[in-house]
Amino acid sequence: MKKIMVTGALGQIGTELVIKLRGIYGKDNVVATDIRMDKSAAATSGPFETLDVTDGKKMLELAKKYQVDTIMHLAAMLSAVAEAKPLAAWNVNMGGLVNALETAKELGLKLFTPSSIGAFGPSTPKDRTPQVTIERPTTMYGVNKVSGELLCDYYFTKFGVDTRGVRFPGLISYMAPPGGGTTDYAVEIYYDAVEKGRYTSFIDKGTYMDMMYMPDALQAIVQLMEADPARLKYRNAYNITAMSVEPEEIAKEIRHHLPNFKLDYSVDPVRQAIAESWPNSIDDSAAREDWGFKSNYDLEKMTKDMLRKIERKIERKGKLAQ
Ligand code: VAH
Repeated sequence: MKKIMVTGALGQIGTELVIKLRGIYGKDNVVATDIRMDKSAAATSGPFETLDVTDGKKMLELAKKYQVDTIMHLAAMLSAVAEAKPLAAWNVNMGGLVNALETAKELGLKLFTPSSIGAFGPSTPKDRTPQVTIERPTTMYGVNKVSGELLCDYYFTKFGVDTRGVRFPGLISYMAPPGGGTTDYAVEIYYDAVEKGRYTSFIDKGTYMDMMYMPDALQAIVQLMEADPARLKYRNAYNITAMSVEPEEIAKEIRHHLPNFKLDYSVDPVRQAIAESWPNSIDDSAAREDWGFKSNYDLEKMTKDMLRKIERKIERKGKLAQ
């Protein structure tokens, strides 16, 4: 992997992934693309191009222009937004992925694209969900993720495209806010804890979902992409996780730092139904065995870092505002 094009580079994952990749491979070797431009470091610290991933012609042009050897295709509409606009989600999530697969096929590129625990549904075993199991999701996002996994397998088997992916759990980060996901409560709770001392969760207590701190997610992407291809049994997507938590457990950990933090609930029936259709916990032993995945942040370590980084971010903003 030497020259990388990232789609959806200004999203929750892309914002931090671009910075990490530029630190490893050199800033001029990572081309950030997104449908819009902004002033973030991802957009301004190296090459940036606007790209609507449903425009396959422009995607191919940019991959040729920068002579990339790898595409990291992150652009997607997440679960809650996709449920509100299912056809738009199909067009972006599937149209974008087919364009990335076709570009990779035509130019002989490696392709990373994430799947999600959202690829599982109510009939999937809920606890320690296996790598290979029933995938009958009941959301458009899940249908997109299962279809994407099958497409990646197909392009690997039929055309020899070096496709690689992971099923991400909910990702928690302090840099770019998530956009339209079901697990977003697990990011909002930290910001509100620092800014308001309280949070009203749209996901109900006792609703377990897998989560992961962003540094672990970014490390997993680089590790998978650098792994020996001969060791990869699965070309659709590997289960990976760091913790299985519910809102009360996050609140309890926050109170070790902010003792007066209060949590209450105003459950969003749409996102609660999505969350309840997903696993409580997944088994990531295949990723650990095939390419040495391991997480470094548990709930305690993540909470300490999230609160500290958000406090610093708010202080900096406060100084800027004066
Ligand atoms: C979402 N954050 O909530 C994404 C993710 C596992 C959840 O796919 O839609």
